Amino acid sequence: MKRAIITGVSGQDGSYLAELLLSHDYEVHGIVRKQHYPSRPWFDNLVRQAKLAGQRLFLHQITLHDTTALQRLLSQVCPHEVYHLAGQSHVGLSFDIPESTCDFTGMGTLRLLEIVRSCSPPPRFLHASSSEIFGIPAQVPQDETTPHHPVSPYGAAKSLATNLVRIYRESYGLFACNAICFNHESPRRGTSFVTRKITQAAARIKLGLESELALGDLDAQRDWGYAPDFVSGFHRLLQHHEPMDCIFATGQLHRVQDWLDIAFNHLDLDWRNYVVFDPRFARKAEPTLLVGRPTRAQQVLHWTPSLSFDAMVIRMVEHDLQWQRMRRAA
Ligand code: GDR
Repeated sequence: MKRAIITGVSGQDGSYLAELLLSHDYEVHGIVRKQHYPSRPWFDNLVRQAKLAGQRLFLHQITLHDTTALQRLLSQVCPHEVYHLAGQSHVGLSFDIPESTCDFTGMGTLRLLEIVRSCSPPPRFLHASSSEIFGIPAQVPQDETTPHHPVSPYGAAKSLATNLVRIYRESYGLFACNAICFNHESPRRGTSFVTRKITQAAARIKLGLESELALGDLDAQRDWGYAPDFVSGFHRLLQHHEPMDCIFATGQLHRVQDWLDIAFNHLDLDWRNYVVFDPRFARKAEPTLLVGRPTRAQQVLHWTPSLSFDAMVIRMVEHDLQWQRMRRAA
């Protein structure tokens, strides 16, 4: 039986990845900051399911600063694979807390790489990197060779972590890979990200629970994919016969306004009646034309996105509508 460690297992990607690995008969060890997340019902579900499927999911409450506790966990579990997904993931927030963002995301990855390097044998290692490393990119679309040009503390921290993973692969021969992820969404997305903020607000407005949605730049563009597809790419990347970095993206650009159009139209609403501009949600610097070329993922890993953009937005709206109805009835 394969054993895997996931940092950030309680988040969107971590929980989907845990489910995927459990379905492949892995023993999964998840690192969490807290044991209980009342606002994340899927996480309780996961724990319940794992118990039903035999005790193959273990949660460990460790912060990524605690090197000795991490070291002890890795030497006890002897994992075959480590998926490093934890981090401060809000780009806008990284302007307010640059130091902890860089420490957690940059230095946290370095500490983990050092521990992995000291294992015998070292496990395969995946770091969830980000399209934010490209910031204002020299080429459109971006691929694995595009130079880094981050425009936020978050992007700079991810760039450091991404380079460290490559350096540890090239210098120490570690099986260490960067999954360079463009935006990816799902019903489990945090509600401070623009996509889920929109789908949740559309559902609440439809049910008469809210009447206004405050947003920043509606013209901002991103390459938005579906999170469960991305975690299946993570797993494929670590099963490949040689370590490499790999872009995960759809290759299509959409605007924030497209989310509004599809989400509100689906509920027979006109978003123009509800959306207001709030400068607090506008970024100090916006990346431009972040869109990925996922050729390597498609050709080498045979990875393809399973859900269209419109279908993903509608899936999230439907989830939020059902969830808000349940909460109202409770
Ligand atoms: P992003 O995602 O910064 O791309 O990072 P986010 O959803 O926060 O923003 C996407 C775009 O929408 C614009 N925007 C708003 N954003 C937020 N959060 N709230 C608003 O009200 C709002 N209005 C407009 C933003 O300016 C931006 O242009 C995500 C995270 O998951 C990162 O961790 C990850 O690395 C990248 O995607 C790839």
